[in-house]
Amino acid sequence: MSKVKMMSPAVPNMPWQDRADGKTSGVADAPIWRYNENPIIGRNPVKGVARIFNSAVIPYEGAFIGVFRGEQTNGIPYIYLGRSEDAIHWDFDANKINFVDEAGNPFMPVYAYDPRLVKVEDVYYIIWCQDFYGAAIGMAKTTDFKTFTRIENPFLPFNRNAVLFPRKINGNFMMLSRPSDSGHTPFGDIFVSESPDLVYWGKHRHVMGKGNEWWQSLKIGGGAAPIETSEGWLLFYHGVTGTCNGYVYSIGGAILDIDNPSIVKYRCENFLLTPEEWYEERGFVPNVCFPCATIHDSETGRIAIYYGAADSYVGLAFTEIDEIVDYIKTKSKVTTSDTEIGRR
Ligand code: BMA
Repeated sequence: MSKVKMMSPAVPNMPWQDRADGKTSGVADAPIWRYNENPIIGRNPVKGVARIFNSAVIPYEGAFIGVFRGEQTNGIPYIYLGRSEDAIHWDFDANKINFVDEAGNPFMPVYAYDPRLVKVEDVYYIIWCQDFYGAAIGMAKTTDFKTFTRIENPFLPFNRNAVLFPRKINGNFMMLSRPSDSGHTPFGDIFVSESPDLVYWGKHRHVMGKGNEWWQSLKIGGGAAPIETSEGWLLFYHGVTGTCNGYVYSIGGAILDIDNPSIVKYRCENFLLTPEEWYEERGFVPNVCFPCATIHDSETGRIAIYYGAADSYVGLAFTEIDEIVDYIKTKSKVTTSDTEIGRR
């Protein structure tokens, strides 16, 4: 039994691989270790799809289901549904998800990428980045993974990297997002917004900005859906730095206040995982570790992190709640812009 509690269901069949003695995430020395058969999704996974990466998965009906960013061979990213018994080996639908509007008519986004998948009460929500007169956030809901109904776009362009909290807070839905520009955005902080009905969004608050540390000194963005724990909301996010050869995406960790997630309680000054393996360093866009989901088991405290690697693959890494929370707390460095309520 872990010391830190995760307020989520037990998932006894979640994917897991024990940590080899002393194994860490590599140079970061964080208590995270990669699955030794990574990447779990390789090139050309489906006819007409060159690469799958930056994707989200969730337990469903005793097995697992996921929404996957599929880079089609015409160059347009879209979302594909996949199913798995073990959350490691995936079967993908041959066709992209058919989205409909509230009246049931076809309503396809122009493109769709970096989907997150979050269950709130009995509904599954997909949140992704799409064209809405510029890059913006799109959303759809489903209860059966057969009908996917698009709901209102929550924010104006430009915005990317949105993810819902898995429960309402103080009666409202809460969503993290990262306002951006129309291109490759050389800036970016994480904000939180709330909504009573998933139509009207407001009470926007700043959560945290790019960090003082070099690996997150350019921009940051929300990653996996926050995990509710007895210490606060555990957030795995991405931090980006610029080099003379382009951006480098690493995975960072923070813990947000449980009742007011605009307040950062702890924020790890070290990255938790940074590109070191061939599938993270080499690909369509080199040097990218981009977390989009976790599967976690409240009984054992185990966490599996799903991340896109080099815009070409899906990687899997593991950690345990006590160790990761302890690491984040021990190495925590928060600034005033992290700890304030985020309203100016
Ligand atoms: C970001 C997003 C991600 C991508 C990353 C690295 O702006 O487009 O989908 O993984 O760039 O290319």
